[in-house]
Amino acid sequence: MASYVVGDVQGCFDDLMLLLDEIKFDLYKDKLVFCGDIVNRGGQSLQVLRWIYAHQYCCQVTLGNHDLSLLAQYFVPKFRKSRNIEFKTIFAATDCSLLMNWLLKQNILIYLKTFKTIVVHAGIYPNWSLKRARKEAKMLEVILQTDPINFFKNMYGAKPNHWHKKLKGMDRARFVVNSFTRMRFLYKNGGLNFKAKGELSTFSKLIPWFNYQPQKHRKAKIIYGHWSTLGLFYKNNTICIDTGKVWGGQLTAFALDENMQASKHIFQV
Ligand SMILES: [Mn+2]
Repeated sequence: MASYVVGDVQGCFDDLMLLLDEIKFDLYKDKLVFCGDIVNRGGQSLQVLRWIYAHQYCCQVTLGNHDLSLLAQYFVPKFRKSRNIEFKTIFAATDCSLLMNWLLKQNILIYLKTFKTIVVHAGIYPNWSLKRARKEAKMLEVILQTDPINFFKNMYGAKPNHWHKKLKGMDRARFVVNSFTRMRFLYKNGGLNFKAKGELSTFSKLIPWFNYQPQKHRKAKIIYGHWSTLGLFYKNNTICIDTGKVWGGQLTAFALDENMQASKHIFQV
């Protein structure tokens, strides 16, 4: 039995199938954990959704900003953009409601205790302990499932970008969703910046979340996606596996096997 974390698929269905060949994926024994952004831009988002839905007994998904954007457009039709043909195809599919209601029930954070590993889409806010991160993720998952329309109507926006445990209601939910699914850089004062998205060296006044100090000590490794310009990137017990397939890069799977040599964890197509 083997478990793998898969980077941002973004609708690249053919490449996902090639990756499964590459890792010799065994449908009856192995497990996949997707680190978010399974849809958008690759052209085959509907196929990706259908495949993961059909194999949900061996798949787990954390939600990324593109997945949430798809859900927002499904639950709040006025957000739909006519130019996104890929999403339009999903909304026109006979199994759309089945797929969207399944996607809505996926995770914000997955903690794989056996492997001492956390899987999230963008990262974990530096000042949060693992316990705090799991609690905030759980609360957000509950909000998504109990009141999706109200949540998606109010999800968009970059404020508040400072954490305070007294934040309430949609302000708290927006900070939590943004930090788990959109975070890259922080300002020195701990506020989240959502504009910068390039390489690390480009922004001298901003600090990538995994370098921000003080960083709450966590024993678990964090595997994340979302930042394709980093590519495969190891830092401070965090690993980025968004290697930008949709931008002409590769699709990456990280094998969760503690007995493996470090160089053998990575599979790419
Ligand atoms: Mn993303």
